[in-house]
Amino acid sequence: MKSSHNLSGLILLCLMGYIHPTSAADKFSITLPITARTSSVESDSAAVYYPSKSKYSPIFIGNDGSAETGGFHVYELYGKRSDALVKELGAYKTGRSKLVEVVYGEDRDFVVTLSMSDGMFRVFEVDGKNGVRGLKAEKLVRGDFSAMCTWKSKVGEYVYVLGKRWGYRFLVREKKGGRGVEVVQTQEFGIPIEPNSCTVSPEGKVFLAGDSGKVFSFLAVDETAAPKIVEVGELGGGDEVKGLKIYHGKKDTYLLVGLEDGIEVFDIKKLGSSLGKIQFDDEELEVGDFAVHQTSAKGYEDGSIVFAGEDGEGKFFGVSSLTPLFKALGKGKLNTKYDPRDCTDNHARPKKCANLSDCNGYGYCPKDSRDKKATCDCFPGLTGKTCNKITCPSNCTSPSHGTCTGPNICTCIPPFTGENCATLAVPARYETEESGGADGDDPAIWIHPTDKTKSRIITTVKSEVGSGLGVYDLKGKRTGGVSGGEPNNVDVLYGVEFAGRKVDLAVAACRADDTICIYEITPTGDLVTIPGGVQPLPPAVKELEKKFKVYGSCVYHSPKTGAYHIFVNSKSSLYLQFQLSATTDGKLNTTLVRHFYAGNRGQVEGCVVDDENSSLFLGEEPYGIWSYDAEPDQPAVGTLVDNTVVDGGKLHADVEGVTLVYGKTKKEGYIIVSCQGYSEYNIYQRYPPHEFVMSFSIPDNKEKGVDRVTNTDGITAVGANLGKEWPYGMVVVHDDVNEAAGGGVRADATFKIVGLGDILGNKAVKELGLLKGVDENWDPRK
Ligand SMILES: *[C@@H]1O[C@H](CO)[C@@H](O)[C@H](O)[C@H]1NC(C)=O
Ligand SMILES: *[C@@H]1O[C@H](CO)[C@@H](O)[C@H](O)[C@H]1NC(C)=O
Ligand SMILES: *[C@@H]1O[C@H](CO)[C@@H](O)[C@H](O)[C@H]1NC(C)=O
Ligand SMILES: CC(=O)N[C@H]1CO[C@H](CO)[C@@H](O)[C@@H]1O
Repeated sequence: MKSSHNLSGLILLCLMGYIHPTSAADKFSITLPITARTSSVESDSAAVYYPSKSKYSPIFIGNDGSAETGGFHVYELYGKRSDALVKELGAYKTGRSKLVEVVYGEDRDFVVTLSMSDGMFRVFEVDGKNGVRGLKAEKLVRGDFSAMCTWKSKVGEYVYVLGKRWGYRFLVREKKGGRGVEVVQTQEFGIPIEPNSCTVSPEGKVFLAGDSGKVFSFLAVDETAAPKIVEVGELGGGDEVKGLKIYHGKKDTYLLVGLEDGIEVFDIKKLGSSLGKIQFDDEELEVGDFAVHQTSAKGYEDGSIVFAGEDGEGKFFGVSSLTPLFKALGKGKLNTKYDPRDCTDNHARPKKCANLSDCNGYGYCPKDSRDKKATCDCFPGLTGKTCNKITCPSNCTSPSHGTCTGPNICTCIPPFTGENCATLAVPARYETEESGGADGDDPAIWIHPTDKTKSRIITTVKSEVGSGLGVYDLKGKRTGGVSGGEPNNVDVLYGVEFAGRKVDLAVAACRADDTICIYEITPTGDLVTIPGGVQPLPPAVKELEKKFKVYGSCVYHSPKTGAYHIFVNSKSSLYLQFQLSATTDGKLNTTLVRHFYAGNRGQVEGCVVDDENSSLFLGEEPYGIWSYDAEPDQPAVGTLVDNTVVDGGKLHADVEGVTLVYGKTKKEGYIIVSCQGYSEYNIYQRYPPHEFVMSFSIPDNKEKGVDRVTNTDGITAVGANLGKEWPYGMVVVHDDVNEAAGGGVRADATFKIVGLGDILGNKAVKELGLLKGVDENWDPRK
């Protein structure tokens, strides 16, 4: 029994931490002074540019995530004095963006960015003498992306663009014959997370991490097959990883893992335990993504770190010297000779394969091209032995909807549009007047009891500035509203018995004070406060989830019990179901009647209830749409309605707003879902098994000067006849970027108003007979 005794002793020692390679005491903990900071900017990520000649100063490029000034800014990395404020050299309004990176090309260097507003990946030239100038290439990238990193392989300069469980790899390169720059997709693949950041080691290992604190990695191999992604470890210690970067030491490589309160430093060969932590001398600071500059400069002899930060004064970029880090790590670890133009590539394919026409530049050469059976490994959208033939998804639904004119590039015949010309483009008829805030979300339509043309659109503004509910007529003219609360989603309950009368209510979850916020809708469509209109969450909720914060919401009027319900969820996917009642002293009151975690526990927000069928439909942003029985005494068992494309469905992340149009019978009607990254909407049959009907998007209406919908979020629809102009009701959607007629972007958001008849009754889809499925006499009070 001796050995077993020894073993248990060993286990005990392990548990007590005696034989850990490094104990907490060995770790360094340093605080970097912030030596310079920019003025206020919506910062998320930064990239540093090393000019090719040392006589030029390094610059840094920081994103700008704001709606109005969005794009990126270019700054001098080091001022004349080391403590000087960072000097801005230029601003590029390419649209709200989280992502910027630098690509070192063979002869020229580039700054790349991805706009969330129009989904365009843009390439600008950069050099030490002139800084950033000249747009060189653009490529439309559909999807929702949150991390970008670059790597120099022998084949070319790769840019990884990663987002909601999906990733792309592009080559940024000179076109043949010196005809400018092109962006070529070389790989697309699913990823297990939605990363906040990624970085690539000198050996070509891509690291990515996000919310959960877990870090994943895969190899940047020259092939088109999806990479094998493995979990490296929970380097964030359970906290969200905000940034990942590499420090290229002389011999060692360091992985820097950015958390909200600082940066953990790991030796890449020993990821089991961090060497120490970097913090900044600003106690309020929350660090976002960051970049490292390794070469020496006056006042920054050991290089510097540039970070996106937020403190009491708002968001900005800050710069700190790395000298304290190398005091802790040892001067010997310092590498101020690092040059990002150097490349060490262990996974290279032969660059040329003459027998296969070098794959025409659109594929990877096989290891041995002399083998008679050898064929090229073609980039997405190309095929054939030598990658000389283009292909497109569904062949662009050819010939009626479009033709394939490039690798995965469809040229569509209007009104069709989208990736494979299967999406119907239907312009909005109107937009609401500006809301007074930059961020709207999920709207609702209130139907007037007697004159449906006097129905109202109720919108939400969730940004701190201008927050509240706006009320508009059916042409988008503002008629009223209430301010405050930062509501995300608004819905309408009709005919609630209250203090001896029947009232209509506008119901939302207000994030400003973490309450359910309720207003009465007067018979003329004005919003007024109502006793009990602010419902704090009961203490029981904090017992379910300590950090519960209200997010999405929707309402349900039970046909079985007549009860009125409100569903409220947190980002964690915990749904709370409340029953609404009135107290004897004339106040609204809510009782928690059920709670459950929805879907796969990914982030959820939009929901809608089919009252007639007692079905709750909710969107899990990265996964799809689920339905649940809405009755509180029923088990909460989710049924998947559709998945995102990553999982074989027809949706695209983020799955955001969900709305419903009733039919004349239970077997008719539609569910409409908004897909944020694609700015498209999917229509499904309301009746199970919820067959996919079609998708649509909302382009510019040049005639009326109503701009297109981009980065769409919340949505609402009714099928009821709302007067001559709206015989089949309308769809109202959130629009992220309110593009001004003369170019540029307006600071305040608007909502777009589309005729449901223009979509379902469109000439181009007439043969589907979709209008039959709408009940234009639908009356929510019946
Ligand atoms: C092409 O293939 C043939 C044999 O199939 C081989 O003899 C020749 O060397 C190859 N040429 C090149 C340039 O690889
Ligand atoms: C794709 O459509 C074109 C016409 O637009 C047609 O010529 C071609 O044969 C089609 N390709 C396939 C693979 O069906
Ligand atoms: C409001 O509802 C809660 C939860 O059901 C209940 O405990 C409370 O007594 C109600 N308030 C009044 C005044 O009826
Ligand atoms: C809760 C409920 O009534 N669900 C029904 C919705 O409609 C389908 C199809 O008729 C039924 O199978 C469900 O039971």
